[in-house]
Amino acid sequence: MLEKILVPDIGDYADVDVIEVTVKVGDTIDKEAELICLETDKATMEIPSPKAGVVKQLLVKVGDKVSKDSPILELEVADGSAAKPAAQKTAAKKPAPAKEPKEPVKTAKQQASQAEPPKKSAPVGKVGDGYAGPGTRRFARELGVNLKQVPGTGRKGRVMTPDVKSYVQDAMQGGGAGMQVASLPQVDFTKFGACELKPLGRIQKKSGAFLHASWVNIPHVTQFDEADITELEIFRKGQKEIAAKQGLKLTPMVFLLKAVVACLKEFPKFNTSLTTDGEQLVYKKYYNVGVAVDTPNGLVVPVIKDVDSKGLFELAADLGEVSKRAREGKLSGADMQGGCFTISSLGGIGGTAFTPIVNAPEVAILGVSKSQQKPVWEKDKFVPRLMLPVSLSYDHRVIDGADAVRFTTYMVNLLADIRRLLL
Ligand code: CAO
Repeated sequence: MLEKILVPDIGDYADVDVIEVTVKVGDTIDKEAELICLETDKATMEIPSPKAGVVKQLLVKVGDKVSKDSPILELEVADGSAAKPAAQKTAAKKPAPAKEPKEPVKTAKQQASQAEPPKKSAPVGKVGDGYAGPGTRRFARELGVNLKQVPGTGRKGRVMTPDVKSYVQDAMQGGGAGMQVASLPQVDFTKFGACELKPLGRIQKKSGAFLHASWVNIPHVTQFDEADITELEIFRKGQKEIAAKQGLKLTPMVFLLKAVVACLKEFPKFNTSLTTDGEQLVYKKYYNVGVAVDTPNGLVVPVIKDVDSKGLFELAADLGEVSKRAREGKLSGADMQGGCFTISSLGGIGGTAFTPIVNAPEVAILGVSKSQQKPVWEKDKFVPRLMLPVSLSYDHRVIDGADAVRFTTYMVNLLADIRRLLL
């Protein structure tokens, strides 16, 4: 029997927009199947079918305005029982709003800047379909949101207006959803000449993803300076032989480890990590320094622990040992954890300066380039001095430019006269 399905009691709403008609003529539907979706300025409501059957005629279309008892469609009901007259249907089950925002939907800008915390519950919809009603699509368009990136919580994973709102709030709070970076175009290089395809190594793939995340998440600034290491080199060369007799290599890096710890003690903000909510700084009371090591398989960063409590020879031993194990691919996960700050020295190879990427969640990294004899003006003449270029990259959310230049200035002064390390 044909039964006219009407809009049930939808509370105080009248003349509500039909934003979606989910069924079509000929569809066989179950009881409770969604028929249409309504959207007011406060809520989106899915209207379910009170009965199972076959849709014979649609009586609404997208854009119509409906109220309680407006006809939706004619259904050939499966059990043959006729519908009650419209006037008696007022007791029909009131549909639960699909998701009702606490406040009326405001302008796009107000939506985006609302200070409500993001909803952390796992979205049940699947990301990728971008299936949404016209109202939601319009809302997403206003905000520049790609619906295919929004997890939908509506029936069959449909993206609802509140989902877009949560997505935007999450992105505004640094949840990462908004940090989708456009992918680069795929190029067929064989059009231009012979090529060979080689897969990236395991370490390179892992460190690549990590470096990209650090680069994208941290606002980087790099401060450059030069340290006069003329005296340091005289001292180092004097100690080199003694160290060699103990099987140790006393390189400038060992002195840098000590100098970095002295700087971290003087400027504790450099020995911190920002909490993921960006609200607090974790001040570390230990001094573990990571050292970037170039290996045949890629870049690894073993951590030298408790640098503050070790002497130069002990540090030389540790550095020799971890860099050997790094090159042999024998580092464990624990060897690379617990760092506070990182040093990346390319000075043994060359270069005048570079901009290292902060090793998150650390907040700063020191890059070291090749020392060179340079003419330095002293009183009334140029004198040759051995100058070591340093490049300090830092997380500008945590460290100000003034802090950074104080750090590098303190460091170059220490390196210029390493007796200060004893103070
Ligand atoms: N200026 C001039 N010479 C330098 C120097 C500098 N800044 N730093 C080191 N040297 C010299 C050393 O004194 C040594 O010479 P001697 O044998 O005559 O003393 C020579 O260069 C080689 O040093 P080294 O590289 O073996 O030792 P190190 O302690 O300086 O560095 C390590 C150890 C593990 C950091 C280094 O071997 C390494 O792997 N560096 C690469 C790090 C890297 O790839 N960083 C990039 C990260 S971003 O992609």
